[in-house]
Parts: sequence; C-alpha cells; structure tokens
Amino acid sequence: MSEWTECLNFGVSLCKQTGDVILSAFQQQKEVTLKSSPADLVTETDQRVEKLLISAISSRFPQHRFIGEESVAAGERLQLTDSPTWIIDPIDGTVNFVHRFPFVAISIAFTVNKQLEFGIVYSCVDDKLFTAQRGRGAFLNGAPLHASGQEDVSRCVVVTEIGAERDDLALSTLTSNICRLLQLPVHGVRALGTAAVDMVQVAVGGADVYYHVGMHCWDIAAATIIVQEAGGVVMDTDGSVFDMMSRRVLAASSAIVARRIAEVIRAFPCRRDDEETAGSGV
Ligand code: LIP
Repeated sequence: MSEWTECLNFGVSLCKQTGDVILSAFQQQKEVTLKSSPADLVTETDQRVEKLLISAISSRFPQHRFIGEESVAAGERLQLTDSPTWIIDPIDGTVNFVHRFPFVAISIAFTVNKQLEFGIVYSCVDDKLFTAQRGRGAFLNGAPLHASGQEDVSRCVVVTEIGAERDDLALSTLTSNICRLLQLPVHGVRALGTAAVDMVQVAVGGADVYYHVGMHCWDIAAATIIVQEAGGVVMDTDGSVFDMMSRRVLAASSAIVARRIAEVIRAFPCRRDDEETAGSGV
C-alpha cells in the first residue's frame, strides 16, 4: 500500500460525510455572496464544507498544508510547496448548487513535492465517486475507468465551460472557440457547470475533450490525475506542458486529438493562481 493510500481513503470518507451536508442544503434556500463577478458565487455551505474538510484533515495530518478555494477567497496566500498539500474545492459548481441544477462536486487533490499523488471528485447528487492514485489507475465507484482513445477529432464530444468571466475579450474568445470547434466539425459541445465533473467525463470516455480557460487549480487538480490515470492526456490549451496554476487546461482522449484541438482554441489572459497580488486572494 502506498504511503498516501491512507490519506486517499481518509479523503474519500470525508467526501461522503460532507457530501451529505451539501445534499441536505441542496433543496434549501441559500444566501448567496458574489466574488469576482456577478456569476462567481459563494454560499455559507461552500465555506462550511471547506472548514469541515480542513479541520478534519488537519487533526489527522497536522503537518499537511492546504489550498482551499474559499480560504484563498478570504485572502489566504496561495502557495504550492513541496509539503504534502490538499487542494480543495468544497463545492465545484456553486452556481448549479444555488439553482439546484443537479451537478455539484467536492474536488480534493493531494500533492507531494508539487506532484499529484491522488485525486477525488465526488459528484454528490448522483453519488458518483471518481478516484485515482498515481500509478494505480482511475475508478468510478470502484470500477476501472478508461478514456475513449479517440484519435479522430471529427468524432469527438467536447466539454468546456463558460466560466464567471463577463468581459468582452473573455466572452468573444470563449464563443469564437466554440464556433471553430463546431466548424471542424466535432460531434458536439457540452458544459455541465462544474469543471471537475466536466473533466472526469474524459476519464469515463463519455467525452473525448475538455478544455477551459479561467478556471482555478482547485477546480481541476483532482480531475487531472483521474484523466491521466484513465489513459487520457492533459496539457496547456496551446499544446505545451500543463501548468496547474496557469488557469488553462486541455484534456483529451489522445495526444493526436489534443494537438488538433490546441490548433483551434485560443486563451484570454488570466492572472496565474499563484501570482502574488496585494489584498485580494482571487
Ligand atoms: C466553477 C467551475 C465552473 C466554472 C465556474 C466556476 P466553482 O467553480 O467549476 O466550471 O464555469 O465559473 O469556476 O466556483 O463552482 O467552485
């Protein structure tokens, strides 16, 4: 058993426990606060779940460090070090959660020496637990996952997101990307409203491509290792080496498809997640 399997198993048990907190709040009225834009929301449940996760993990592993979406939003410095680090999105798909659109997930990744050791994406409403540990495969509720291996881009289903950005450059870039893909043509373009659940569809083989510009490391860190362990590829949207802090990701069924998609999609400028800024944590 890898030395990190105990951490993975503990993370899975916490996802199930805090998943119940999310589900019990899912049908309730929610108090919503805005963050970086009118479409970037946070609720008391996001904050409560992140505190529960960090408190439980810290008690069990006091030397470990954290990168949490809502801790960073509250001003905590985002710094990925060589220490064992839990990268947490307590509710990925908060807009979905607020609207009761049934795709919300807890996303937990774990790194050591800045390398992903495992990832957990727990899609709470449909009780789908996606897991992967480095070198040991990817699983959905315990069943092995394999990417589609598709190499013909014209036979691909592509998943992406229209994130929280509402400025003209981001919106023109996002919409022109989708138009170029449809003109390839790809079979279809989909968006579920949660980067983590979007991205693991490549690991399931139900989608062949996922790309996103503007998301954060906590949205996609866990799904990255799940796709990789399912035989998919993960890179930057321009085809270069993936950088978890860049706020750009392209995951695909094969390197051939990834390179073809990288030829047609464009990125808009985003401040890196780990870029030092005075004041704001987002
Ligand atoms: C969300 C992502 C989604 C993106 C949203 C937001 P959150 O994460 O999962 O893909 O479109 O803008 O970033 O904020 O719900 O954790």
